[in-house]
Amino acid sequence: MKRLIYSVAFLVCLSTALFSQSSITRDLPESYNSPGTVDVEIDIMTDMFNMPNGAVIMETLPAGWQVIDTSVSPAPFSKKYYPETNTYKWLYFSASGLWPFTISYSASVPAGETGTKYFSGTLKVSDEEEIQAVGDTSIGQAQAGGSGDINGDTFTDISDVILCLRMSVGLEINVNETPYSSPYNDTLNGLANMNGDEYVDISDVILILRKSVGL
Ligand SMILES: [Ca+2]
Ligand SMILES: [Ca+2]
Repeated sequence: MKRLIYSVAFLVCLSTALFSQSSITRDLPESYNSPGTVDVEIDIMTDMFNMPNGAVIMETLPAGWQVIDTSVSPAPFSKKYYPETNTYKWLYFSASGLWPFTISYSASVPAGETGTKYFSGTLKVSDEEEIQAVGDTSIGQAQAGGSGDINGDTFTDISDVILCLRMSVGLEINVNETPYSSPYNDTLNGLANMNGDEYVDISDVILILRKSVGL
Protein backbone atom coordinates (compact mmCIF):
# COMPACT_ATOMS: atom_id res chain seq x y z
CA MET A 1 0.00 0.00 0.00
CA LYS A 2 2.78 2.35 0.99
CA ARG A 3 4.49 1.51 -2.24
CA LEU A 4 1.35 2.40 -4.20
CA ILE A 5 1.13 5.78 -2.47
CA TYR A 6 4.75 6.47 -3.37
CA SER A 7 4.09 5.45 -6.96
CA VAL A 8 1.07 7.72 -7.23
CA ALA A 9 2.99 10.57 -5.61
CA PHE A 10 5.82 10.00 -8.07
CA LEU A 11 3.44 10.05 -11.03
CA VAL A 12 1.81 13.25 -9.81
CA CYS A 13 5.21 14.89 -9.46
CA LEU A 14 6.23 13.63 -12.88
CA SER A 15 3.08 14.91 -14.57
CA THR A 16 3.48 18.26 -12.83
CA ALA A 17 7.03 18.43 -14.08
CA LEU A 18 5.91 17.51 -17.57
CA PHE A 19 3.00 19.89 -17.86
CA SER A 20 3.74 22.79 -15.57
CA GLN A 21 6.04 24.46 -18.05
CA SER A 22 5.07 26.10 -21.28
CA SER A 23 6.95 25.16 -24.39
CA ILE A 24 6.98 25.87 -28.10
CA THR A 25 8.16 23.30 -30.64
CA ARG A 26 8.36 23.78 -34.39
CA ASP A 27 8.03 21.04 -36.99
CA LEU A 28 9.38 21.75 -40.48
CA PRO A 29 9.29 19.54 -43.59
CA GLU A 30 12.46 17.70 -44.63
CA SER A 31 13.24 20.15 -47.39
CA TYR A 32 11.92 23.01 -49.51
CA ASN A 33 11.54 23.64 -53.22
CA SER A 34 12.21 27.05 -54.71
CA PRO A 35 9.82 28.49 -55.66
CA GLY A 36 7.32 26.59 -53.54
CA THR A 37 5.56 26.46 -50.22
CA VAL A 38 6.31 24.77 -46.91
CA ASP A 39 3.83 23.67 -44.26
CA VAL A 40 4.90 24.45 -40.72
CA GLU A 41 3.45 23.26 -37.43
CA ILE A 42 4.10 24.82 -34.05
CA ASP A 43 3.09 22.95 -30.90
CA ILE A 44 2.29 25.22 -27.98
CA MET A 45 2.29 23.51 -24.59
CA THR A 46 0.57 25.47 -21.86
CA ASP A 47 0.49 24.87 -18.12
CA MET A 48 -2.64 22.78 -17.71
CA PHE A 49 -2.68 23.34 -13.93
CA ASN A 50 -2.61 27.07 -14.35
CA MET A 51 -3.83 27.77 -17.85
CA PRO A 52 -2.89 31.15 -19.27
CA ASN A 53 -5.48 33.38 -20.92
CA GLY A 54 -3.07 34.71 -23.49
CA ALA A 55 -0.07 33.54 -25.46
CA VAL A 56 2.15 35.56 -27.78
CA ILE A 57 4.03 33.65 -30.46
CA MET A 58 6.79 35.36 -32.44
CA GLU A 59 7.84 33.51 -35.58
CA THR A 60 10.76 34.69 -37.72
CA LEU A 61 11.04 33.24 -41.20
CA PRO A 62 14.01 33.23 -43.59
CA ALA A 63 14.31 36.55 -45.46
CA GLY A 64 11.80 36.77 -48.29
CA TRP A 65 9.67 33.86 -47.09
CA GLN A 66 6.10 34.93 -46.41
CA VAL A 67 3.34 33.41 -44.33
CA ILE A 68 0.40 32.95 -46.65
CA ASP A 69 -1.84 35.28 -44.72
CA THR A 70 -5.02 33.27 -44.50
CA SER A 71 -3.24 30.00 -43.76
CA VAL A 72 -2.57 30.51 -40.03
CA SER A 73 -4.77 28.05 -38.18
CA PRO A 74 -6.28 28.53 -35.67
CA ALA A 75 -6.64 32.20 -36.59
CA PRO A 76 -4.91 34.43 -34.04
CA PHE A 77 -6.89 36.84 -31.86
CA SER A 78 -4.61 39.56 -33.19
CA LYS A 79 -1.54 39.65 -35.41
CA LYS A 80 1.24 41.96 -36.39
CA TYR A 81 4.06 41.81 -38.93
CA TYR A 82 7.56 43.28 -38.54
CA PRO A 83 9.03 43.56 -42.06
CA GLU A 84 12.54 44.55 -40.93
CA THR A 85 13.10 41.11 -39.36
CA ASN A 86 10.41 39.19 -41.29
CA THR A 87 8.78 38.34 -37.95
CA TYR A 88 5.15 37.51 -37.37
CA LYS A 89 3.56 38.14 -33.97
CA TRP A 90 0.45 36.16 -33.19
CA LEU A 91 -1.62 36.70 -30.05
CA TYR A 92 -3.95 33.96 -28.88
CA PHE A 93 -6.54 34.62 -26.20
CA SER A 94 -9.14 32.61 -24.35
CA ALA A 95 -11.15 33.90 -21.39
CA SER A 96 -11.46 30.35 -20.06
CA GLY A 97 -7.75 29.52 -20.49
CA LEU A 98 -5.63 28.27 -23.35
CA TRP A 99 -5.27 24.53 -23.65
CA PRO A 100 -2.16 23.26 -25.42
CA PHE A 101 -2.69 23.80 -29.12
CA THR A 102 -1.02 23.54 -32.51
CA ILE A 103 -0.61 26.39 -34.96
CA SER A 104 -0.22 25.44 -38.60
CA TYR A 105 0.67 27.75 -41.41
CA SER A 106 1.98 27.69 -44.96
CA ALA A 107 4.83 29.88 -46.10
CA SER A 108 5.74 30.81 -49.63
CA VAL A 109 9.32 30.19 -50.71
CA PRO A 110 10.58 32.74 -53.26
CA ALA A 111 12.34 31.72 -56.46
CA GLY A 112 16.12 31.43 -56.43
CA GLU A 113 16.52 30.21 -52.86
CA THR A 114 19.38 27.80 -52.20
CA GLY A 115 21.06 26.22 -49.21
CA THR A 116 19.94 25.90 -45.62
CA LYS A 117 17.41 28.38 -44.24
CA TYR A 118 16.73 29.18 -40.60
CA PHE A 119 13.63 29.81 -38.52
CA SER A 120 13.43 31.15 -34.99
CA GLY A 121 10.59 31.84 -32.63
CA THR A 122 9.49 32.52 -29.09
CA LEU A 123 6.52 31.98 -26.84
CA LYS A 124 5.40 34.23 -24.02
CA VAL A 125 2.49 33.34 -21.78
CA SER A 126 1.10 35.57 -19.04
CA ASP A 127 3.84 36.46 -16.57
CA GLU A 128 6.27 33.73 -17.58
CA GLU A 129 9.63 34.43 -19.19
CA GLU A 130 9.80 34.47 -22.97
CA ILE A 131 11.01 31.07 -24.17
CA GLN A 132 12.76 30.02 -27.37
CA ALA A 133 11.15 27.67 -29.83
CA VAL A 134 12.77 24.24 -29.99
CA GLY A 135 12.40 21.43 -32.51
CA ASP A 136 13.21 22.16 -36.15
CA THR A 137 15.04 25.44 -36.75
CA SER A 138 16.51 24.83 -40.19
CA ILE A 139 15.44 23.43 -43.51
CA GLY A 140 17.52 22.42 -46.51
CA GLN A 141 16.81 22.69 -50.18
CA ALA A 142 15.28 19.65 -51.84
CA GLN A 143 17.72 17.87 -54.08
CA ALA A 144 16.63 18.28 -57.67
CA GLY A 145 17.31 14.72 -58.70
CA GLY A 146 17.06 13.35 -62.20
CA SER A 147 14.43 10.87 -63.31
CA GLY A 148 17.01 8.33 -64.44
CA ASP A 149 15.31 7.91 -67.81
CA ILE A 150 18.43 8.90 -69.73
CA ASN A 151 17.27 7.66 -73.14
CA GLY A 152 13.84 9.27 -72.73
CA ASP A 153 11.73 6.21 -73.56
CA THR A 154 9.61 6.86 -70.44
CA PHE A 155 10.98 3.78 -68.65
CA THR A 156 13.81 3.73 -66.18
CA ASP A 157 15.31 0.35 -66.85
CA ILE A 158 18.54 -1.56 -67.39
CA SER A 159 19.43 0.36 -70.56
CA ASP A 160 19.47 3.56 -68.49
CA VAL A 161 21.59 1.81 -65.86
CA ILE A 162 24.14 0.96 -68.55
CA LEU A 163 24.07 4.50 -69.96
CA CYS A 164 24.62 5.92 -66.49
CA LEU A 165 27.42 3.46 -65.82
CA ARG A 166 29.18 4.54 -69.02
CA MET A 167 28.63 8.22 -68.14
CA SER A 168 30.05 7.66 -64.66
CA VAL A 169 33.34 6.57 -66.20
CA GLY A 170 33.28 9.05 -69.09
CA LEU A 171 32.68 6.62 -71.96
CA GLU A 172 30.86 7.58 -75.11
CA ILE A 173 27.14 6.83 -74.97
CA ASN A 174 24.62 6.35 -77.71
CA VAL A 175 21.18 7.76 -77.04
CA ASN A 176 18.56 7.20 -79.71
CA GLU A 177 21.28 6.71 -82.30
CA THR A 178 23.06 9.93 -81.39
CA PRO A 179 26.53 9.58 -79.88
CA TYR A 180 27.51 11.76 -76.92
CA SER A 181 30.90 11.94 -75.34
CA SER A 182 32.17 13.39 -72.07
CA PRO A 183 31.55 16.12 -70.98
CA TYR A 184 27.87 15.34 -71.60
CA ASN A 185 25.28 18.03 -72.07
CA ASP A 186 23.21 19.42 -69.17
CA THR A 187 20.09 17.51 -70.19
CA LEU A 188 21.84 14.15 -70.02
CA ASN A 189 23.65 15.04 -66.81
CA GLY A 190 20.38 16.25 -65.29
CA LEU A 191 18.56 13.02 -66.13
CA ALA A 192 21.41 10.83 -64.89
CA ASN A 193 22.22 12.78 -61.73
CA MET A 194 19.68 11.06 -59.47
CA ASN A 195 20.91 12.44 -56.16
CA GLY A 196 21.26 16.00 -57.42
CA ASP A 197 24.85 16.46 -56.30
CA GLU A 198 27.63 17.75 -58.55
CA TYR A 199 28.54 14.55 -60.34
CA VAL A 200 27.22 11.61 -62.27
CA ASP A 201 28.94 8.72 -60.55
CA ILE A 202 28.47 5.21 -59.20
CA SER A 203 25.91 6.35 -56.61
CA ASP A 204 23.65 7.54 -59.43
CA VAL A 205 24.14 4.21 -61.21
CA ILE A 206 23.01 2.41 -58.06
CA LEU A 207 20.01 4.71 -57.68
CA ILE A 208 18.94 4.07 -61.28
CA LEU A 209 19.49 0.35 -60.79
CA ARG A 210 17.29 0.44 -57.70
CA LYS A 211 14.62 2.42 -59.50
CA SER A 212 14.72 0.04 -62.48
CA VAL A 213 13.84 -2.90 -60.24
CA GLY A 214 11.32 -0.95 -58.19
CA LEU A 215 13.33 -0.57 -54.99
CA1 LIG B 1 14.81 4.77 -70.29
CA1 LIG C 1 25.10 12.32 -58.57
